[in-house]
Amino acid sequence: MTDLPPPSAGKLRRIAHLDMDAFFASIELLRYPQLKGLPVVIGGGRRKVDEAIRADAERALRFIPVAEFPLLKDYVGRGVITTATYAARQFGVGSAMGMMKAAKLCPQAIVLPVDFDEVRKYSRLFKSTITEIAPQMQDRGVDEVYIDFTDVPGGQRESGRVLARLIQKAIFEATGLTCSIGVAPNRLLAKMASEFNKPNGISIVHEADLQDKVWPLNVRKINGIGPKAGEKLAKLHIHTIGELAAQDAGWLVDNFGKATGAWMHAVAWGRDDSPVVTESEPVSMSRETTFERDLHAVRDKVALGAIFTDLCTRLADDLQRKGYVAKTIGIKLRYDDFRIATRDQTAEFYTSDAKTIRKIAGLCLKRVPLSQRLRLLGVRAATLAKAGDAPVVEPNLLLAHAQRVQIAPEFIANDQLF
Ligand code: DCP
Ligand code: MG
Repeated sequence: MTDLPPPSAGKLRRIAHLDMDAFFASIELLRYPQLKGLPVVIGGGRRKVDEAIRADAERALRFIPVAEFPLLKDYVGRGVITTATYAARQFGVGSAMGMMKAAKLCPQAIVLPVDFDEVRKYSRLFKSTITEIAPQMQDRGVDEVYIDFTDVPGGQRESGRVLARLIQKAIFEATGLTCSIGVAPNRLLAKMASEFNKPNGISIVHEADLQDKVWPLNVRKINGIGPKAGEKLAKLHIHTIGELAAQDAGWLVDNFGKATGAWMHAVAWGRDDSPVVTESEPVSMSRETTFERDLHAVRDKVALGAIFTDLCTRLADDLQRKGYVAKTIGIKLRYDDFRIATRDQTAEFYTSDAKTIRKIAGLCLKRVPLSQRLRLLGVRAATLAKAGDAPVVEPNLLLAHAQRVQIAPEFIANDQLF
C-alpha cells in the first residue's frame, strides 16, 4: 500500500499578504467620487464635519461640488490623521500625523471623518470575496489578510501572480476598492512584499530575492520589530535587514535574549514557518475616544458620563453585530500627562447588553484615580464567547454581583463621579 502524497507535495509554498489601499479614505471616495485624485485626509474623529453638507445634499438630492467640502486649513481641534489618499501623501501627509502639522503641509486637502460602519461593511465584503476564491485566509485586521495560495487552483501559476490578479479583480468588482498583494515563500516576506508596489500593485518575492529586495530595507519593516527594538538596533549600528543578517546569531542572543535573538537572526535571513491560521477569533473588542479638550471628572461630569455611556452602547452594538458576548469588561483612561490607566473586571456571566456593560465599566472606574484631567476614555470587552455558546447575564443578577465587589476605600469617593 502506498501513502497518498501530502497535498502540497512538489509545490512551492506560496503565501500572500493583501492590504487595502488607503482604506478609510478609499471608502469615502466611493461615496464622493468627485474627490478622486484630490488630496483627502481622514481624521478629526467626528461625523459632524460633513454631516451638514450631506444632509443638505440628501434633502435636495443634489451633488456636492468639491468646493463645498471642508478643508484641512480650516480644521480646528486636535486629533490625528488615520489615513490619507495617495494624492495627499505626495505632500508628506500620512497616518498618525497630527492634524495641525498636516494642515501646514497640505492646507488644501479635504478632511473627512471616518465612517466605521462603512469600514466594517467593506472589510467584511473584501474578506468574503477572498474566501470564496481562496479559503485559507487569516484575518489580520480591518484591511489586511494573509492567504495561503499553495493549494489553491492557479496559486502556483507565475509564482502566484495569476491568482493575485484574480483576487484583485474580484475585490474591485465587489467593492470598487483597490488593494496590493505580495506573494512570497512565507508570511514574513509576503507582508513586506505587499508594500513594494502600492497602490494597486502585485509583488512576487522568491527566496533568491532576499539580498536585492529585502536586505536594503530598514529593520522596522520586519513585522515584530517595533519602535523599541528598532531603537536598540540603531544604537548597535544596525539599520537595515542586511546589517541584521550579517550579525552572528550568538551575538544577537547575547543582546536580545535567547528567543528574540534567534528569531531576529531567522527573520533577517527570510525564514518564517508560521502557518496561515484560518478563523481567527477576536480576543477583545474596544471603543475609545480622545476628547476635543481634556475633561475633568468633576467639572465635566455630565459630558464625561454621556461619552462613557455612548462608548458602552457602541461596544454593545459591536458585540451584538458580530455575534459575541463578553465576560470581562475593562476601561482605559489617558490622563492629560499621557499616562495610561487600565482596569478590568470579570463578571460571573457573559453579556452584550449596553446597560450591563456600562455598570461593570462603572465599577472599574471606581478603581482609578480621577483627580487629574482626562484626555481619552475607552471601554473594552474581553473573554469573548460566541453568543449562544455561553450563558448570558440577567441584568438584575449582575446588580447583586456588583454589590459584592470590593472597592478600595480611597476610591469610594469616585462613587459621586460620573
Ligand atoms: N489606521 C488608523 N490609524 C493609524 C493607521 C491606520 O486608524 N495610525 C486605519 C486607517 C487606514 C486603515 O487603518 O485606512 C488601514 O491601515 P493601513 O496602514 O493599511 O493604511 P491604508 O490602508 O490607509 O494605506 P496603505 O495604502 O498604505 O495600506
Ligand atoms: Mg492598507
